[in-house]
Amino acid sequence: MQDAVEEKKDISFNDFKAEVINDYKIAVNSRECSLLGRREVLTGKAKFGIFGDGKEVPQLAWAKSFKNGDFRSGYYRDQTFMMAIGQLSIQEFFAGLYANTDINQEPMSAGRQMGGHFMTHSLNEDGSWKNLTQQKNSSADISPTAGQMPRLLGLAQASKVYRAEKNIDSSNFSNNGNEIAWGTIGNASTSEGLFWETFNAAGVLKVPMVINVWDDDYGISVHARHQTTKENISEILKGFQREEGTNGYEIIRVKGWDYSALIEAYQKAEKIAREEHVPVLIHVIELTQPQGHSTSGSHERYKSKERLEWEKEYDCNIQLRKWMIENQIATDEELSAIEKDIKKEVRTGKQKAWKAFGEIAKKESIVLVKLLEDLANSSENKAFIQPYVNEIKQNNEPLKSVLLATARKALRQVRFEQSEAKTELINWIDGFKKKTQPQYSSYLFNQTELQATAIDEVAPKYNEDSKEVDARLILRDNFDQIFKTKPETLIFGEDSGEIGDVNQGLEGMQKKYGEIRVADAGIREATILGQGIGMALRGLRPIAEIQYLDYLLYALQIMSDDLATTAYRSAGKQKAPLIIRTRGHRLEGIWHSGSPMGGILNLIRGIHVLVPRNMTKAAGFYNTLLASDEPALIVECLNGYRLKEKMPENLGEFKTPLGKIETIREGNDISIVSYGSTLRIIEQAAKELTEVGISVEIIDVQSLLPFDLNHAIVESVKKTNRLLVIDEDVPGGASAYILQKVLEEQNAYQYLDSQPQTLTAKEHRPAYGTDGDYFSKPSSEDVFEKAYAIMHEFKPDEYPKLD
Ligand SMILES: Cc1ncc(C[n+]2csc(CCOP(=O)(O)OP(=O)(O)O)c2C)c(N)n1
Ligand SMILES: [Mg+2]
Repeated sequence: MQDAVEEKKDISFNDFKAEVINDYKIAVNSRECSLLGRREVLTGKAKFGIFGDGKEVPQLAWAKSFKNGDFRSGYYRDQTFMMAIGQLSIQEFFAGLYANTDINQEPMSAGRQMGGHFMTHSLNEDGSWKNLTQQKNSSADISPTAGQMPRLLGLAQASKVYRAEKNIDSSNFSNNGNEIAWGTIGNASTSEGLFWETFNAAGVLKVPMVINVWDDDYGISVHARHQTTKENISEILKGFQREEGTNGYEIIRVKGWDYSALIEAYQKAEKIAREEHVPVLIHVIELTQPQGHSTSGSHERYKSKERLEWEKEYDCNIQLRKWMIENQIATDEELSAIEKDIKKEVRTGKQKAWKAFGEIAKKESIVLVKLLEDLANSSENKAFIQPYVNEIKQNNEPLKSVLLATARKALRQVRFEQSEAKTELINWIDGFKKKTQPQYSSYLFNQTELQATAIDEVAPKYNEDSKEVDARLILRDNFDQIFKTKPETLIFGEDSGEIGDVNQGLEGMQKKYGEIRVADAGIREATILGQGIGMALRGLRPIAEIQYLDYLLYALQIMSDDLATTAYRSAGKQKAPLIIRTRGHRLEGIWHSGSPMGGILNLIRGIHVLVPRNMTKAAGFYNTLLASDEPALIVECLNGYRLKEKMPENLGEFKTPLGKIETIREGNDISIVSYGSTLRIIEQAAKELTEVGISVEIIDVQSLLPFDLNHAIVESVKKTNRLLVIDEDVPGGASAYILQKVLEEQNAYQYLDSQPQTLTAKEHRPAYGTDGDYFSKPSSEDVFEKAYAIMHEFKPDEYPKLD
């Protein structure tokens, strides 16, 4: 009996030993990758390196508490963690550094992101969800410091939603909301507003979120004394500590080189977050940067000799090694042998990655050399082409860009010739572009059958009894239908909950569907967006409401950096089909009537931008988007909620198509293209223009991104031969975007008999009051006169000058 107990003890000590040794191996492996990685950059094989050296040991402890179904939202220091959860091999690490575009070789972004930006795959090849509860998950990293925080909030909130809402099919996403969302952030990046906004919001929402702060006292060269009050983030966050009867955080501080203390800290954090849904801060202090911040500089320039010496001694890997020897887990010799083996392994992995990276271009270069030789031999300009042949021949490790650039330059040399060799080269260039360009440009959207543009239009249905109602009621009743039939949908925003939004489009919905699904949010637009992104990444269908279009700017950075790039930066392996609801255009004053559509359009390629002119169209867009899986922004007309519209009978079903214009008035003399609230003013002007004999065709764009996929606008221009684009944005804003699309993509210039023109708001923000509006935004008189002037230029006798 005694023997059995002893034996069990031995086994458990042996298990423990084996686990620690395995951890040490991962730590050494990761470090070796960092060291060699830096060398690859310095010798020019890779362009930039940012590594996780000095942060290895806490990540080993964290990985032990990270369970299947959990999510990470972190930053570029987390390579050891990714290795510890089995999601990053040596070869993959180097494939990322070199930018291998094969997702199977470089699963972190297919070469789109610089190394150090991690992710796991949430989607199968066909775009369907994997079972996220059976794998360890990481949302795809972004580079802007603290940009990972808003999404972290949503990833954590998803657990809360799944725990509370039993009607949702959670089988791929959650096991009773037991999943933790783990964040990582550097000490200096906690200076960002996004960190504070997220921190507060998670305390309010009571979500299972654990934030790790990796504290190495620096943010590149800038010391903590310039970053953080008291130079200590957990000290100044003490007010967030939960107390008897309050919400709040559990706050833990632990040294980053103390292996056993770290394990204990993570176990504690895990239990609290997982079971109680209480957020936790783990402030991991006394970390180091053995190689400095990145490959772009050396830390000897800004760290004191004492600091550098301290960093050497307290290097977490060195401390772990020392602790293992002291506790008889391994001997010095055993560890040295491990280190030697790993060095070799890392070198081999690196070589394999380099070979794989170069293979495709190498194969192509053989083909190209042959084609160029044939071209040279058949050309009068052989002397000019031969250097290109030699250039490629002598390049043992050619890049794809070098091959293509050389081929294109060689082609110029035979511009006056015709030959078979020339045709072959042209074919090669076309073929190479066709297969290579998508490696860099695909997946701006998800490219599945659930693409929003693939969803067919369904017209609203009316009967004899259909009533004219306040337009907000159409939205409300349509939302009612959505919430009733789609349990995974939820909406949140400032005043969206109890009062049912500032314009009553959600009136009564919270009472009906509960506070989780129809929720008020704090005044914090960036994290409202983040809630949406995180929840969408975990299979929910959130609608994030930003109260007014003018305040979208607070969320725009996260829309641009995170949501708009989700599909692209993950090469289609993640999706966040978030709908952003807002209201804008004309109302009152500088910050309640902006229409900065050009700025928005330019910043969020990767998100659809929809500008319905009324609430029926808007409701139809919600229905379309919920049948698809892509992110979108819907801008409702702020001055349209009380206008009358007919209530459709097929609520929840009628669908407004994306990328399709609507001609809302037919005419022969001039095509006016616009969208949103401005259309009502144009309609008024069009009536007045008819009175003087000018027939206006009015086109509602409806969908700015995607834009008129059928090229219908040019058909109108073919008829009228005149084009006027009108909106409420600044000059050169969205109107310039529309002109580019119509003139350049649709080639409308060929059919124009008059100069294409734009009419926009003034360059300044719109002033307050009725007169402020009149003198800031286009009025129906402006529209009349602009269209009239175009006709005057065309037929001065028929349309004499007005003044
Ligand atoms: C919004 C933004 N500003 C600046 C940068 C450039 N930058 C990259 S890392 C970094 C310092 C981050 O320091 P810290 O958060 O302490 O993380 P560490 O690198 O020390 O782990 C800065 C300023 C950035 N990536 N994003
Ligand atoms: Mg730092």
